[in-house]
Amino acid sequence: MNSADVCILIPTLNEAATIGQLIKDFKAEGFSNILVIDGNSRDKTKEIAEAEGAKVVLQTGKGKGQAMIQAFRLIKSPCVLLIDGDGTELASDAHSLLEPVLEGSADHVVGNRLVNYESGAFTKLNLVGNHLINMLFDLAYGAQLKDILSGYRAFTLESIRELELNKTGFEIETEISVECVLKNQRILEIPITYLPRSEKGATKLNPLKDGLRIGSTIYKLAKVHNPMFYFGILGSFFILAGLFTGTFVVFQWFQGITRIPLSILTTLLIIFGLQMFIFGMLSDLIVSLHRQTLRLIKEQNK
Ligand SMILES: Nc1nc2c(ncn2[C@@H]2O[C@H](COP(=O)(O)OP(=O)(O)O)[C@@H](O)[C@H]2O)c(=O)[nH]1
Ligand SMILES: [Mg+2]
Repeated sequence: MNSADVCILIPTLNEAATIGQLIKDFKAEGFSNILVIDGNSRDKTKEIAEAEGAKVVLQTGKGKGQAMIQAFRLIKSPCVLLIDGDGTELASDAHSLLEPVLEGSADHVVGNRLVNYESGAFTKLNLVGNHLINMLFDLAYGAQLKDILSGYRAFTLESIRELELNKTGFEIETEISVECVLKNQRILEIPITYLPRSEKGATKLNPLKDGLRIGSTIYKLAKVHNPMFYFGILGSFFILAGLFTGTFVVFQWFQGITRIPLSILTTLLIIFGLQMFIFGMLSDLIVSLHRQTLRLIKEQNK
């Protein structure tokens, strides 16, 4: 494969300030197949993108995730380069992201923004949030990815179509990262430059609301990949609560006061917590058997 096999995919929502230059930059880098999937921008994003020679499709639903899923169904090129339309990432980094995919040594390449970012590119809150989310991801999936929320990626069309994607909002990058790990794809991370957003365009991401959604996506999706993590957290919560009420019961007992209802509650909390761990172990077993079966089916189909 070479650059002619690449479709540059840009999701946009009100990015008139930056979209024109971004498309020009990609043309200068030798790419001509550029698809803008627009969320019915109220500014001139669509007109500017078309004037610069990109194909513009309006998304039928809402959210960055919905736009991307819609675009993955439309694309025909065997290789896709996904980039934000806000001018925070550089077209000149495209080649280093694409190289491993084009030469066939990786299925999915993530542009790591957290090594080479310019001052002001991340707010303090975003930086802390990003590190926390990446840590949670490592813990839940045992995959040492450094920047799972990056919007600058290169992948084969085949590998992205293999993923089961349902998230419509900013949880889409998380879901893609999780699914790549679940499907055992060859993932690579390459450092990219990350610039501050232009003053003329505002971010659509709400750090608290979207951060919480992303965290809960990582947790909920772990149910089928690392059930021990999912049920273990639930179980620990109940056992800790049981230990808390239990300490109080014992403390009062030494003072000559017997608390029968609270003792029953303590027992129930601890038993329920331990049961969660047993659920986790059983689910772990089911998941590993299921993986073995899938591997066998894959091998036989080769
Ligand atoms: N089509 C579409 N694009 C969106 C939507 N929300 C955000 N985007 C685009 O997704 C990219 C990343 O969004 P941005 O607000 O920059 O998020 P941030 O980089 O995390 O601050 C930008 O190009 C946005 O224009 C949406 O609902 N629909
Ligand atoms: Mg951005």
